[in-house]
Amino acid sequence: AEAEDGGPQPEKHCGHGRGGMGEDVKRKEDQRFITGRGNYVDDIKKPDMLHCEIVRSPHAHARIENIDKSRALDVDGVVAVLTADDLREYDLATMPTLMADTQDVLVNDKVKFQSQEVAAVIATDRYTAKDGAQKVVVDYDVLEPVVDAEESLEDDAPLIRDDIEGQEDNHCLDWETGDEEATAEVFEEADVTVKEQMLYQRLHPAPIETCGALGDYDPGKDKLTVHMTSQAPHIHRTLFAQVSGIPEHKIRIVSPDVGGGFGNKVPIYPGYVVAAAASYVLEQPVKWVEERSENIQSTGFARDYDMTGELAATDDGEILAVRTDVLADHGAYNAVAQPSKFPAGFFNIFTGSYDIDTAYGSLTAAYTNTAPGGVAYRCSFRVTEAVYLIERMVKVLADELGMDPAEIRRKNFIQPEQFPYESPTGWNYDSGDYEGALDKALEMADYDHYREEQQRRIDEDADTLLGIGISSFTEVVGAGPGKTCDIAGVEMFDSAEIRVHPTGNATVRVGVQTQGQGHETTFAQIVAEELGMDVDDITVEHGDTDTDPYGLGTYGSRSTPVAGAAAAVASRKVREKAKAIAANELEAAEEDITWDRETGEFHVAGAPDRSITITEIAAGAYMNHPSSEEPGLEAVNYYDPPEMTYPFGSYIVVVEVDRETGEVEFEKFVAVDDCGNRINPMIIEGQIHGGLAQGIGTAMLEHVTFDDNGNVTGGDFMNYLLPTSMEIPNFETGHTVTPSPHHPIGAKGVGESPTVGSPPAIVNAVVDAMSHAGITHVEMPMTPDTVWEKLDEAGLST
Ligand code: MCN
Ligand code: CUN
Repeated sequence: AEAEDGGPQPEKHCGHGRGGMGEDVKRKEDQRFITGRGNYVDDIKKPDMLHCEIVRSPHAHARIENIDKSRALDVDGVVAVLTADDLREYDLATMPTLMADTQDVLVNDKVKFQSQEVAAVIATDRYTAKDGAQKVVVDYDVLEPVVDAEESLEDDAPLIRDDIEGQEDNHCLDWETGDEEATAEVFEEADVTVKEQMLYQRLHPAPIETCGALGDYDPGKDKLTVHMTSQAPHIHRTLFAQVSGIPEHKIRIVSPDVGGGFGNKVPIYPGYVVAAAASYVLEQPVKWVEERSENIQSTGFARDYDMTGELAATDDGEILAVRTDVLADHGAYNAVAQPSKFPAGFFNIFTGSYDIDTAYGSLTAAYTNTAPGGVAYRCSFRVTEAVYLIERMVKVLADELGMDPAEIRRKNFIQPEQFPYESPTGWNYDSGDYEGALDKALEMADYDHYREEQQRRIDEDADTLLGIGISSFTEVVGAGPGKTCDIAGVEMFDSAEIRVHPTGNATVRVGVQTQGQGHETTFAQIVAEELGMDVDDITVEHGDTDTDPYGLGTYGSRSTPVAGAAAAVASRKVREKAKAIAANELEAAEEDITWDRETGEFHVAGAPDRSITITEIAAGAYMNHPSSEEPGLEAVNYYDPPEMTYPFGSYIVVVEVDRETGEVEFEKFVAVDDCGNRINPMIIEGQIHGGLAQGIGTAMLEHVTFDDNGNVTGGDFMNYLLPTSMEIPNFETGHTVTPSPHHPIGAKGVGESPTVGSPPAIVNAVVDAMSHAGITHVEMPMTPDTVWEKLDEAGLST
């Protein structure tokens, strides 16, 4: 870590053997995970616990004429059957989505997507609940569904949202950014323009653990505890309080171990509300845990952006303007999970890593008879789509001009000295060295060799073609600042609280919630670094709204940029107080006390032998505190970031395309990432590997599909294909370090970079194998038949 600490720093970090910044500390949480002692929602069992099963609609669009509960209630062990009518008594028949739409908790009148929640059966055990659910008789008046965004906007499309007053069609929202007129002018005068349409298909985040909740109302304390799979427990508590009318201090949300989130667990789902409400009404704990197909079919989907991209450039490859138009499928409700003021998420980052003066983007969103969403899947709020667009378009332009795709990138990159850089759509990039990352990736990938090999195969009419794809992406992560980013009005800050105990160890509580990212280790590392403690002496807690400071949760790779900053600032507050105690213990003036990052000790200036450790200071804080200070040693920080952070990277993918079968094999996969200063390189590498696997799933396999009747045809793992170890090549990872100038420890987020950055690299590689024959685009997922058709179209198939 020392060698590449890179650049001027607010404070310099290098790890001192205590498990601080830059050290490959093994994950603390893995002890319980690998010994089967994890504690997930479904592991929690309470006395007299009841189970909830949801009755779902087999139809995508249907009016409910009648629900007959009687046969279900006759089943031995069924305690209650709930419908919208029952919830209405408690004002819980509907709930707000994160985008302030109104979603039925249980269908009030009309089903709007297949598998929508119609009724809930509560029983003494899960199997009985399921038996009961099968005996609920629902009469449907089936209506014509529309599952395609383009068709849903046609005049004769059936109206989905007749519950919204004044709504006459399936139009959901419009959005635009940049300067339309100026962009049109540049396009008119440019030497060269290119245009391509591309679908970023509907995906599902597919965490291993599905969503679930255990509502546990305690009438004695008049307190509702909800254990639930939540990426954002605090904001979920606030929303629960607002919807139910239960005072917020009478609600406790506990998000225990979470088996993967990937954005799926950001929204509130009807099942959570039903389990909580049923527990409140029945005064017994009620558990609801989804099955796999329920998770795929009804929880928030990702992407579904049909995009048109255009670039205007000079003959020698200088990009002058970018224009894009998007048709977004939002499903049956506008339930997108992103900062409230950003209806298209951060899609306006579509100028990417390039210094493009002029840009314009427009978007139309439509309702369809499909599950609500537009949530997530390692996406940084639509940056995935934006990066795909610009990185694909740069390749299209390079081919049009006959330029090397590495060269055209180099020509257009924002240069290191241009930071802080303001993009034409108003985004403030904090720092970057794009060429540095690309150069490193090119070298690691042996780029020139593969270019030669590619030509050789073309010349020799070989059976397999070689393609080389590049993506030089820029991410934007770490929402806030609170003034521009909020969730349902709550500003997107985050928090950390540190309590150093009398015997010299500490408990750290953070407002974010890990789902597998290793926070129990990395947050401890930040505090260890900043306080000179040993990482083993620090315990990190999260996911309990009764004890943790308020935070906005983990998504959008915001934990490090925001809560990580809070942990550093809180540590420094503790360090300041520690100086006063050190002065008292060492009988010196406070101004004379200095802290040595290397040893982690406090010294009297000029007298290095007069030193004291944080452990001794902790004892002093409780056993001999100076009269100028309160006893104890703790601090809390609520951090509102001044700006977001902009991680980046260059990925290079080499593929072999079989001309006979259309099969694609990965020959080489290089990923160079820059997330500023690195807390735990090993955890970062794990994040990159996982995200690249998901990027491969995106590019090659995954797609939630529907038939014309609105049936989800990609609704289980037999049809929704995830990559396994068989489809994953050996990744070669590298990094550069360009610290964030405004972050207290110079760190940027990294969790989503690989999923954001890799799909265009993979598609570019497959296109590159055929571009000499005129192919400009291949749609994802690039299944063998999709690729073969392109080969055939180009006259390359054998
Ligand atoms: N890290 C680091 N140094 C940096 C940046 C990050 O050591 N400069 C470490 C962090 O300390 C943290 C991890 O890398 O342990 C990821 O940090 P960060 O980039 O801040 O992202 P978050 O912790 O906010 O995680 C969210 C991100 C998102 S949005 C999705 S989606 C995703 C992802 O993380 N979901 C995951 N990675 C996942 N990994 C697992 N195992 N499970 C998920 O559900
Ligand atoms: Cu975009 S998926 Mo993550 O933000 O939870």
